[in-house]
Amino acid sequence: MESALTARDRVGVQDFVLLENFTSEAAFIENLRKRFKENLIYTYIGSVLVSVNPYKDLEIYSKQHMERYRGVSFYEVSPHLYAIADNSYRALRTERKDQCILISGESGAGKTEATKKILQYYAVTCPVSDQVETVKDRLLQSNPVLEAFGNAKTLRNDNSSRFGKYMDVQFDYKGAPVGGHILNYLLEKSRVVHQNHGERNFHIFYQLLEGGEEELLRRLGLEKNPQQYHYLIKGQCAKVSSINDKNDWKVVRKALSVINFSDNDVEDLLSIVASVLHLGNVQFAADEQGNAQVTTENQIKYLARLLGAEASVLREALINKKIIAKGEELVSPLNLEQAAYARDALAKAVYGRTFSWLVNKINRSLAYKEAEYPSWRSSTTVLGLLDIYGFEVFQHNSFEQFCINYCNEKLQQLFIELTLKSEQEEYESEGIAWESIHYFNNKIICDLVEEKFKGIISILDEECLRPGDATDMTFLEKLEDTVKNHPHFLTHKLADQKTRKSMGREEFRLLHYAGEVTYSVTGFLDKNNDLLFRNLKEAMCNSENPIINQCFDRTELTDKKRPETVATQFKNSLSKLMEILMSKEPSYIRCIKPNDAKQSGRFDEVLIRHQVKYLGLMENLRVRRAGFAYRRKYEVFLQRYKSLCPETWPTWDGRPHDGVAVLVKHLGYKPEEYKMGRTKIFIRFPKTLFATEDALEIRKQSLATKMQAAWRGFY
Ligand code: AOV
Ligand code: MG
Repeated sequence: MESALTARDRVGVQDFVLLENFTSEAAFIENLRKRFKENLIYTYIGSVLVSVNPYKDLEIYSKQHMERYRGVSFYEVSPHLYAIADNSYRALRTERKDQCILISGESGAGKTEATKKILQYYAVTCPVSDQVETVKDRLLQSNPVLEAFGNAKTLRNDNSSRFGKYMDVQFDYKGAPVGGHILNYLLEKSRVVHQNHGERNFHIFYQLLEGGEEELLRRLGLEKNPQQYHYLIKGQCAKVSSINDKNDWKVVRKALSVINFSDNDVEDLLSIVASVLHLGNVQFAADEQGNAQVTTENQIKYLARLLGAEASVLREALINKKIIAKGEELVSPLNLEQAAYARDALAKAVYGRTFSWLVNKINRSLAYKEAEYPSWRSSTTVLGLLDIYGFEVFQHNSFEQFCINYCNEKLQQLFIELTLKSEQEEYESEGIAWESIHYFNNKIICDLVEEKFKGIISILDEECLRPGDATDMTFLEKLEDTVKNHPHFLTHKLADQKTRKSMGREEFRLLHYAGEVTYSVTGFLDKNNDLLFRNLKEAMCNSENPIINQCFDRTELTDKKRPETVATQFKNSLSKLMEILMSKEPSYIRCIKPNDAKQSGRFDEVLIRHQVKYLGLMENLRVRRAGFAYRRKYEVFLQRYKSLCPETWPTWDGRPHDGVAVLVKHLGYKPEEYKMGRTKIFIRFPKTLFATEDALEIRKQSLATKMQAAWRGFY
């Protein structure tokens, strides 16, 4: 048999804290590599889970595996997502404090898969009651639906999330999931009308064409072949070997009924999906005056039917622009380019708003029906799961990547705030000696993007609101003027000779925490403004498709106030998200992508080292290693373990601090095993705590036996 020592040689250590040479990056990577080779994709840094995407199905997610982690202490089983999930759940139950699990990593690193697996874990291991079974199903089934509408194949990931998602799962007093709520963040709408080479539109389009029954497609006026649709052929890759659209369609159809979609709802929803495809096929030709005329009457006919609108109104709305000036309506014809722009804007608006509608509808079906329960049961706790789009860099990066990467900066900032900084600060405030550890704080980049008046978003908004000659290029110039000395910002003009060669004149470069990204400003103003011409809005407000009707509100037509720009809305929603997350007790999963080829068994060391660096894993480890494995407030600690010492049991009248001092002395803690802070006890090694937990278990059992004996005597 293999000795423990040689086993460790082969498979590495399961917590980086146990690495002999814990400051060495090479040792860190080597440990990851050993484990990856043995299909051990999970490793801890203390309580943070590091996960490497295996790009193949591993036999580690069965029901038996789940059972193994249920209610078991963190360090007693091998590292797993389930351990994190279970730990958060138990903290939620015992301390009744809201939890959140933050999953980060670049595009394709495994965030969405991790989120789904955690949800499955809760669905299988949490207690149930009759009503609750349906909630579990709905929580699980919301996923395929949202993925169909919000995920797409990109060059980085065949199932890339193109929206951010934060999902709260609500638990009742028994620990059963009873409800849920989803917050969605900025969907990448531009994908509806354009895809880069090698990428696809959102999955739902292909699923519908591949899987939809003949009768359904006939009603929607669709042909099976995606090549027929302009919006589906931009990326030239309608078929993807890893994706089975036909099967996925079946899954989505079933899921829709689980989350309370009636046949009518489904028909209305699919009518919208189809109408987007028809819209993409609307073509124009110029008349003698150069004004756009619709040449594809058939498409307008379908659109009118699917959206429940007048064909003539739609046709006119697509080729004219209506503005209200001084109370008077002015209608002016559009040229070819403007008409194509208006058409695409409509497609994006319709799809984007339908997506938000979908999330709302799902939320209604997940909502905790409190009235069904007696009031004494109503206090619930929540556990949040955050799954956003990961950091991404392409050959060509635009406004969308700018938003996505900014979002990742914010999440990294939160990680730093909550782990590294708070850990150091806690030591200081508790009066425990602490050796300062240097780490890169990305706040400087967050500020560069979001600061009032001089941040990139502020300057972009300023240009968007400026009447007259504002263009993408004037935005870039203003940006250059305002932030030119920032160490994380560069443009063609500001760069030195050598760097300049790698940049276009219409680009700016940000040095993100996760690496350099060069953004082209082309389209920034448009995308940030996200305008839809008034007559198209009007046409949608009059739509008889109930979903469209709910998505376009009449008040928009009369509201004088300019709506917030896309970037500012996004900034505000992220800032709210950070508040939500800060109010909860966080756990972290840091996902790593092993190679760029989406292949199993390939450990690309350069790529992995880069991720280890920017995720701040080495700093994380150093902080952790310098620290203590466990800490608790004196009151909490005393309450839990007081029965183990005759002097503190059943009550301790003095200060909790002194009670704990007496207690740990009685338990035989050695001085090097713990420290007493101002409000908390710090325990250095997990094993010390395990021994105390074991003692508690034995004590409970012996008490139970005594009680039983006493009852027997009584009768
Ligand atoms: P992401 O969510 O982090 O990227 P995904 O979770 O979609 O990445 O993972 C990408 C792909 O990697 C999946 O479709 C699976 O094929 C594979 N994969 C990930 N995790 C596992 C796992 N634990 N076991 C097996 N295969 C896995 V993005 O959404 O692009 O940022 O925006
Ligand atoms: Mg994802």
